[in-house]
Amino acid sequence: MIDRRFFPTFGIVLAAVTLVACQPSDAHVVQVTARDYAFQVPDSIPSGWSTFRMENRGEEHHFLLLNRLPDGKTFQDYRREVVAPFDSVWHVLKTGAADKAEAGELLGRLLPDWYGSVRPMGGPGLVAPGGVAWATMELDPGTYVMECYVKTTDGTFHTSLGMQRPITVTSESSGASAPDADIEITLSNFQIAVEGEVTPGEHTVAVHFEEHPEFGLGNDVHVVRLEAGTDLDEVVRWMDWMNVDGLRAPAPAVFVGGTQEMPVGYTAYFTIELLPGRYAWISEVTAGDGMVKEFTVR
Ligand SMILES: [Cu+2]
Repeated sequence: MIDRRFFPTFGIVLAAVTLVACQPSDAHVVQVTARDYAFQVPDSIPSGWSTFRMENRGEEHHFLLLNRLPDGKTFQDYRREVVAPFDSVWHVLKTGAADKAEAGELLGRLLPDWYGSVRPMGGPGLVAPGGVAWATMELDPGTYVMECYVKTTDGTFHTSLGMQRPITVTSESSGASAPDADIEITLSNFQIAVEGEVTPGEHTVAVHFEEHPEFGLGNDVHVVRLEAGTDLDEVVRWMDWMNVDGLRAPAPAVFVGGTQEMPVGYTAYFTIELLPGRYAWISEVTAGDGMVKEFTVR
């Protein structure tokens, strides 16, 4: 079974969104620097609530997906048994040797059974060069892999170039609590339901994962700024890594953060700064299934 995540993204520049997120006073902030193509981050962090503050100092868009490995599996197992199948499948898609359905079947055959037990545990969403993305999740102890599978201009996954590394979540607790949110989003198949007012300024968004598709990637949510010339349909197509130009640099618009998938029943938080203008909430692979919602900040 193909459960969740595959790969990649790209870049363009816009105004740097540097925020001082309204985190609780006891927040445990994990500083992450994303470059082309590596994450600079501590090797281990405490369990419980952690807020990832990811600064993009690269020239392409990046995100950070945290995957929890099943007990007994290592980062080396993941690189050897999971990354290789994705690279193979991407190759057949890129060369036109298979369509998306065939590629999905092939991926299902190539991935190890234990891949079905890898759990996506959130992380900062797509963010443009110069931007900062914030995401807060509650994490259990374990071995995790962080990765960004945006693609370079020549179509190589950032994961293949070094944007993939292990991180240990220890049994020591961060002692932090969940942030307060002023916007609530519920993700289901296939709808982004939003409650709260999108006014100019800083907002913390709670994202409730209510439902995921049975196959493929789950539902997540990113925030994209729409300029006068932005074609939202092009952005939707770009969100699917299985499309030849999907997640490939340069991005067709400027992303300002969001959160990666978590299992059903979990809540992730992210903080963004909104300026007057047009935006959209948008999912990665399920954008084309209706997971996109435009909004205007006045
Ligand atoms: Cu990246």
